[in-house]
Amino acid sequence: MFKRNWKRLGLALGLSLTLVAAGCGSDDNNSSDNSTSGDNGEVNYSEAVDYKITGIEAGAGVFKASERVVEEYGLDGWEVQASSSGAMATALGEAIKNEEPIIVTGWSPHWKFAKYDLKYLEDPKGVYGDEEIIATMARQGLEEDMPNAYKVLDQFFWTEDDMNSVMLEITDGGDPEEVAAAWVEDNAEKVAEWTEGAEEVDGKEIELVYVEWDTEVASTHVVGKVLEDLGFNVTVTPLDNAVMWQAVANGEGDAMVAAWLPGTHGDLYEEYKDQLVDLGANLEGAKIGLVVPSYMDIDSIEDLEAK
Ligand code: PBE
Repeated sequence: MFKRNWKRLGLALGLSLTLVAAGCGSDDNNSSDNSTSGDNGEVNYSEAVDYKITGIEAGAGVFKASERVVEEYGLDGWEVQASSSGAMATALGEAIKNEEPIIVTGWSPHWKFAKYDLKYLEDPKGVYGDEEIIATMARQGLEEDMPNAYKVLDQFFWTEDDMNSVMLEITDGGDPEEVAAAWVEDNAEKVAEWTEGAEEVDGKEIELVYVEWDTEVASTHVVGKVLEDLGFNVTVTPLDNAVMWQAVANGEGDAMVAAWLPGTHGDLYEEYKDQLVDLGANLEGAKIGLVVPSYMDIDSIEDLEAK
């Protein structure tokens, strides 16, 4: 059984609410001098979605990148709405049920691509960047203090398919700890590669910090379970994105497996990289961008119009 750090969760929620409030006011200062009607008999998707991108937490990289997209593509009058990844997924599911248009801030791996027929909008200006890796970051001194945990964190590496299978089961109602435990049991060979050379310990405390995105819930619980099986006393602490980076940088948290690079968390990496130990990729081929249901007859962010 992991310990979950509720006090910090409260703090994180408080902070996200502040960020949400800050994000909400940012849409009403752009003029709409170059607006176009775009009415040539086809659906005007910009109008149909009411010039709104359904976003997630305002501290997420994909949220901040989407605000840059609005600016760089001249989408005056558009708003990236802050909410949570859970609320975004619910809104997406509802829209698909009613075959309505919707544009969400999306990322992969994510179970939504297994559940629904979706596509990324092309990003010819490259605002979202290319392929991303998800990397592991440890606090300074972890290698000396907990060499066995450090070794596992350093060797942790899995595929998009691995992560997807854990995510899907959690989405379908599975308890993250139980789903992670079952995956670890079923994938003993892979897990043995991560624990190679690591010795068992006797109840040493270790704290993993993460953000409650579906991807990070999956990876953090899997790594937590592997460390627990080695004898560690594991605490997993959900935080806001910026707070997660800060916690590992100042040594309050021991490690995280949730660093999306080079683009998504590039600003936070630049800010904290000198205070962190970068253990490299734990997954390759990740991506962020604007995602729409495939039934929307639109391919590129350039097809969107200012208000
Ligand atoms: N995400 C999932 C995060 C990284 C992990 C894409 C929502 C973000 O945008 O910061």
